[in-house]
Amino acid sequence: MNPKIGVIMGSTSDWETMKAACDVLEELEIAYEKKVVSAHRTPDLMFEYAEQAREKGLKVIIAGAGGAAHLPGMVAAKTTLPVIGVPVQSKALQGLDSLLSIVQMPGGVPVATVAIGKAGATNAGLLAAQILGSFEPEVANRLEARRELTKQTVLESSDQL
Ligand code: RP5
Repeated sequence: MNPKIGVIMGSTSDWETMKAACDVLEELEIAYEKKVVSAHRTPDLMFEYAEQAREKGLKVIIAGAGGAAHLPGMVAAKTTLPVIGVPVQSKALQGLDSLLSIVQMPGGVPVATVAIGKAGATNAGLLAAQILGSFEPEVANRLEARRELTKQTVLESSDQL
């Protein structure tokens, strides 16, 4: 199956975080691809990836980066596909630098920014699935089933107090 979601990250060191997005996509049986694409180490590859994303069938791009995290914004500048930015937790500033670099896009080029770290990566996977689910009913059904499972787990855990 051709990938519908592109998961990119600035470095292999981001994988520990970005794996959470991929885990969600696998759980929801959504075809995706993953790749290291760096805004400052491989800028030409970044532009090529963003320029070709739509024609190769991607519907959403999830981009994770840490520190001076230009990747999501630069990719968003080169495509009109929805881009979800994941701020990876940095060592020096615990990811506040990543968050502000990604979320503070000037008006005109949006990046949907999620929380710092693994929770954000999980939500990026879910948000990408929800975007897909707005025109693919089977994905929407799997999302509904996941929500139901979460609800049941919480209700059962409450009974065990
Ligand atoms: C960013 O620099 C990456 O997204 C990563 O979060 C950060 C550090 O990269 P490494 O030095 O660990 O490769 O480009």
